[in-house]
Amino acid sequence: MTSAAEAKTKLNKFEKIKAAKDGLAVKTEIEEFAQIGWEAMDTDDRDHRLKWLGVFFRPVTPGKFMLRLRMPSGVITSEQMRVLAEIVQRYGDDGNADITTRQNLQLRGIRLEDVPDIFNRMQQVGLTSVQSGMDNVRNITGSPVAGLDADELYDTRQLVQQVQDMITGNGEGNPEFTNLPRKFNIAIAGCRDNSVHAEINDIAFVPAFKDETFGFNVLVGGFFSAKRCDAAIPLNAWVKPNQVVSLCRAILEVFRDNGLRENRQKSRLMWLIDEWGIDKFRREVETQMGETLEAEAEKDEILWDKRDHIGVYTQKQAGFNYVGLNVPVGRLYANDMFELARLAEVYGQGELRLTVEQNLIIPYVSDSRLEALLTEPLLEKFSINPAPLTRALVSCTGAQFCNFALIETKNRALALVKELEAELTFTKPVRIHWTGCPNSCGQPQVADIGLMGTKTRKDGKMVEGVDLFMGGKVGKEAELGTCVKKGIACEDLKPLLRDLLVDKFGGTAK
Ligand code: SRM
Ligand code: SF4
Repeated sequence: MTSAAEAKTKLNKFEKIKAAKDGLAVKTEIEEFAQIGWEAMDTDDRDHRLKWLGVFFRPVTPGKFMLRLRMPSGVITSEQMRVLAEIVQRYGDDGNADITTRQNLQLRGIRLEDVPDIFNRMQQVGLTSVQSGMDNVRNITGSPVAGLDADELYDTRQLVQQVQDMITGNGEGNPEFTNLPRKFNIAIAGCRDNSVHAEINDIAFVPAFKDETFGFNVLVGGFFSAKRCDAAIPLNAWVKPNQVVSLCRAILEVFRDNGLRENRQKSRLMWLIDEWGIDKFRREVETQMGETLEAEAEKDEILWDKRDHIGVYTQKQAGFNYVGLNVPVGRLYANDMFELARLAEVYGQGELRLTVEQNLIIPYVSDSRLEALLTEPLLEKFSINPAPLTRALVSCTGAQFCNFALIETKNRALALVKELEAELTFTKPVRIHWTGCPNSCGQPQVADIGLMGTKTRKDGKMVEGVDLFMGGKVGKEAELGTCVKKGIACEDLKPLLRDLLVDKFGGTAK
């Protein structure tokens, strides 16, 4: 066998799929796919390459696709929200949308024959879903109150947008970055409370001053996977805002050209850093960037506990407030989306923000309009003052739509906290995160109580269960939680959680 052929056979299945045809190539074929229908499509195009356009075949609901958007910093206009509402409304009971743990939206029920039209309508309002799945850079997160928060150090919205534009070719798709060894996450924080979970991103920029000049310390390699989870480590670099795009480009190029592609379980950036050591990695990045990186600032400016942004807060703009609504487990229906667009226009300035806790913010509500907004019926469903467990509940998609799921998550998570809230009172929220399988999309490792779906044996039968994680800390001095108990049958979970909430989180019986 030639060494080229040998190298090829060593590539994992997904590398072979990408080598046979670039993921983004399906962009020019979408009209044809829409005409022939999903049943007639090549399965690699249907199941994998379509994800380069943000279109996900769902084996759980064949023919009803999921569409994952890109929403830099979680900012969405009311006009965009309305267009997305019209799209999901078309699918009746099949249609809905979820706010994701990356400050983003995913739409459900999408029929392939409608995708060309959907893309046209998205383009008209400046939305793109390009490169939002598979081996691409995912939605880039930033503070959800960037530009509003009186205490922010830097408004990162423009930077987040510039990084997205560089990676996605201004939303048209960029072949330079469509064949990374694996998925890639970037977060840019300009706030004091680490509202982006910097530590769980492949690259994170956290605010830090040097001689009173504002810049960012850079962390690299954070990730969760079924086999391994690691917090990001310092690159020992401090960059000014105008270096952020070029540093992201250099790191991505180094990862693209050197990242490990044989074993898909060992392809995330941290595995390359392990192999090289952080010093060599840093040198390679400098060479690629053509610049010497400054050493990191002694301390960063993440000094606060993490805020959840739910409730009413004054903005830095005098006379204006942002109003954070709790969207239980992030689930929205078409009517909610139309209403949200209307509220943002009537009471705000036609803009909404999404958070990594799967909630939503209406900014620019003037003092004089605030009281009227608070009497709107939608705020009964999406409360500004929810019960303490519902307030901090996060859940991944789970078995309803995700074929990796070992358990149902969103509905179960919500039902359980309602039952617990009926029995217990709390003085502060307890952050419970559910995730349907070890992929950890629901980030159980950042929660006070993390629940990861599994199968377990009870009375001789396999049943749905969870592994229990504890110790996740967010905000300043963030730390990942770890698994403390395995294989709890879901039907036995409530008494166990009840005891835990009473013993460790100040829950008291009503
Ligand atoms: Fe995720 C795969 C949903 C955030 C780690 N994730 C999937 C897929 C695409 C699997 C699939 O094809 O069915 C899920 C789609 C289900 C569906 O129909 O919705 C899925 N992930 C999600 C979302 C929607 C969970 C949510 O309910 O919010 C989040 C979408 C974010 C976005 O807008 O882009 C989501 N996924 C995450 C996060 C959290 C984060 O980024 O902060 C993680 C852990 C962090 C990380 O990636 O380092 C995460 N998802 C994974 C993994 C494990 C990655 C790995 O390196 O092994 C997979 C599996 C894979 O990629 O092979 C995965
Ligand atoms: Fe699906 Fe597992 Fe991710 Fe949940 S954690 S969305 S079940 S892949």
